[in-house]
Amino acid sequence: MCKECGCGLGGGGRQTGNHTHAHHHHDHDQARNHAGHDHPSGPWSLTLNQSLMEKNDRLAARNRELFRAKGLLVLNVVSSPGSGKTTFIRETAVRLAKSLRVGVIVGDLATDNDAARLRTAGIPVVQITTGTVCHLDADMVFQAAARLTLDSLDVLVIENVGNLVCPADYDLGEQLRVVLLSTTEGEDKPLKYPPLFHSAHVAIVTKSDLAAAAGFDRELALTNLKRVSHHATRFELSAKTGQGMDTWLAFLTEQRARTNPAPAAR
Ligand SMILES: Nc1nc2c(ncn2[C@@H]2O[C@H](COP(=O)(O)OP(=O)(O)OP(=O)(O)O)[C@@H](O)[C@H]2O)c(=O)[nH]1
Ligand SMILES: [Zn+2]
Ligand SMILES: [Zn+2]
Repeated sequence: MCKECGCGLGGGGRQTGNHTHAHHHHDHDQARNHAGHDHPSGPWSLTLNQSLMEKNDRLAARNRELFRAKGLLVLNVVSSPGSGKTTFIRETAVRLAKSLRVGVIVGDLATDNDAARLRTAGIPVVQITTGTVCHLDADMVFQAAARLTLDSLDVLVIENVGNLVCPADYDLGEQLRVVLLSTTEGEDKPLKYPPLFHSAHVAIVTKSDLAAAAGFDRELALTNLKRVSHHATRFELSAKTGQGMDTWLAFLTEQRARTNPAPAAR
């Protein structure tokens, strides 16, 4: 995982009580220049980590205010690599297109493959290439949002970097944090990565079409999700076959109407 912040050491620091790893790279100015320095440790790193997290929380509050002023429903989609975030977001945006305009901010360590996949489906998309940083932060999202015409959007979906650890700590100013658990990655993921699953408002079992082939134990997965993501609204779907998508889209449409009953100007 991300060698700069040592997120493999603790992750979900604020929620697990493990504060000892330094997230010094989260200072945006330093994010792309790490070579040849020592990683701080001990009390100094604790203070630095806390102040960076406080800074992120302030910037997330600014994002939230911006999104509220624009009447946008904003989602932060998180999961392990390859769980199906891009496919799910593309299907969501395409299927909603007649009623709601969806824009996407997509974060990746390298390549703009995901952005290209979304763009070919006619979805307005902005790519953030994070380099070695294994999550998005509120400032990156603010900069990226400035490159979208927010007034023409109803829903903004942020695809986070594929990672079940670091994104837990970074509020991006979203209203809904959506965590995906695919049938091919193991039923125990919620137990292994509790901070991220616990922080989700929505938990979605994806790739349900592959459940039988993967020997997916549905009952166990749902039990684990109920244990860790007990606040979350749960869905089961396949972005590939479309099974279960309608229920999810109805929920999203209702959430958007609560945020702002008026459609965006086109
Ligand atoms: N069978 C099946 N395959 C799926 C489904 N959703 C995604 N996939 C496949 O799973 C693979 C990974 O999907 P992506 O959408 O790229 O996953 P991701 O989470 O965006 O991946 P990263 O951005 O790299 O973390 C691709 O081959 C998809 O076609 C699904 O519901 N069913
Ligand atoms: Zn990190
Ligand atoms: Zn993706």
